Amino acid sequence: MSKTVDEASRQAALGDIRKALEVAAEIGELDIIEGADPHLEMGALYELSLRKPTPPVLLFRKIKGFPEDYRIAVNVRASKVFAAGIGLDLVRNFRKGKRKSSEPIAPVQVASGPVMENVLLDNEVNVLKFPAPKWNAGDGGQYIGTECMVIAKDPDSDWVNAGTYRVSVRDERTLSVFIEPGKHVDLIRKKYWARGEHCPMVISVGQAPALGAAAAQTLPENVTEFASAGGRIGRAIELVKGRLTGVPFPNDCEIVYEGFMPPPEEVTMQEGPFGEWPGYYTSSGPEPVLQVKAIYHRNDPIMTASPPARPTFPGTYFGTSGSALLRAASLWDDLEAAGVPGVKGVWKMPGGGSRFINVIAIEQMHQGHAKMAGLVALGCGSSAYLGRIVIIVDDDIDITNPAEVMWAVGTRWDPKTATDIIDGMWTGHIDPMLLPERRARHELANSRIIIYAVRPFAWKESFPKVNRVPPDYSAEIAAKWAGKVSFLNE
Ligand SMILES: Cc1cc2nc3c(=O)[nH]c(=O)nc-3n(C[C@H](O)[C@H](O)[C@H](O)COP(=O)(O)O)c2cc1C
Ligand SMILES: [Mn+2]
Repeated sequence: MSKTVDEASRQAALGDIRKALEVAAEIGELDIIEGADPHLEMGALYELSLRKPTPPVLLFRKIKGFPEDYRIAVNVRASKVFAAGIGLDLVRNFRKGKRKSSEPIAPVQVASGPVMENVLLDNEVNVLKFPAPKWNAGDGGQYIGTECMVIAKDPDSDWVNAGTYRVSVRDERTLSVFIEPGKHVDLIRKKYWARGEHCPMVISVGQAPALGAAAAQTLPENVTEFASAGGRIGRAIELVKGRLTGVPFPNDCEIVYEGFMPPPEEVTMQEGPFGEWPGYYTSSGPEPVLQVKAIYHRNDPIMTASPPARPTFPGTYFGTSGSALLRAASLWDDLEAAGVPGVKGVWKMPGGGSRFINVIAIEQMHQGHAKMAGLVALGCGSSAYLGRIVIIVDDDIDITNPAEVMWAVGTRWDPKTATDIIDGMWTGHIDPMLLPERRARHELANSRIIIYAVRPFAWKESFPKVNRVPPDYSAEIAAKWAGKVSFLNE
């Protein structure tokens, strides 16, 4: 039995990766694994850990071929350290307006910090010094960036963006970064390239859970993820500046690579394929690279990782790193911000990872209400990219139970009259349904369906009544017969 985590420890763990590992150990949710091979063995162990709905933190040390305390941690954000509550409470916990500290807190600049314990410049720069796993056999590289922050500063403003984009090792001084068109660092790098400059960039591959969460979340343009993460942990993130680029990064990051990314007309390298979270190998092609000029790292650094895995493993139901919960919370926030009334819950169906299948429960209040929710859920910032299905249900449906959702679809949905199909939506190269000719032209659009599985508003009062034992009566009878019939004891 694992012990529970009090809110103060959880908050401290959110702001500090080393504290997070301590808390995981205290509650019996830390597995220290020694001697694993970064070539496929670590990936296989990780996938095995996803058989549990809330997987333990795996901390790999003595990784074959590397110094014993150059460590890699997986499942940190997906673990019981951060699983506060069950069901929709898990989502509510990530909602902006529902948290104690939700206002962004601007980061502060400091002179130094643990990340500067080791500064490698010039001919000391060698990215191959650090363990770099090949997670799956079909991967076209060793991926060090899966729970990482790729950081760039807008040349025209103070906006510093941190996004999680996959990063792999090419050679001693080169990293590949895969950034889908339209993502924030893509917008920023293109501004430098348009001026004929190389884009200054830093990449952190180990950092506080709150930072990893903010970098994976789709925040609006011009919003600095460090401020959002600061708000989440209730204190300002402390930043230091890269010596060569001036790009800031948190002073307690574990390993940071600093360099410049030339435009693709100058340099590209073959990137991918990579076993992606939808469960396929899809995206691969020439991509711009980071030419690394400096490395900063803590003593005995910890790389954080969330390698993708098929969204059919229980450990991925909430999305690797809890990203499904984050995205459900953002979608709920977006629906309310857009003025959709009566939203009672937002959930991501197992099998769809954090993006493909959105389920929204509403208390229907007027004609067209379900349509309003469906269209916003399709087009708003948190869900526009890489979606497929939106299902709107009435609020008597337990949306955390896939059987209840499919019951609503099977019994309250008229395919002919209660469906919208919308074409030309934003998708990415990792969409396995991207038509081959569209993929070749980088035409990243897909179609979506909205399923209105709600009692038709016009006759909802006369809709057939549900056959169900009232929960109160059920509990009363269960108490009365407990101990007398064996099935009640299970
Ligand atoms: C583990 C993980 C890996 C990801 N890998 C990529 C990637 O390789 N490329 C990409 O464009 N987005 C990737 N994403 C999604 C982005 O992190 C997400 O869209 C985020 O909003 C990007 O930050 P931005 O909104 O500041 O651009 C990944 C997300 C996670 C959680
Ligand atoms: Mn951003």
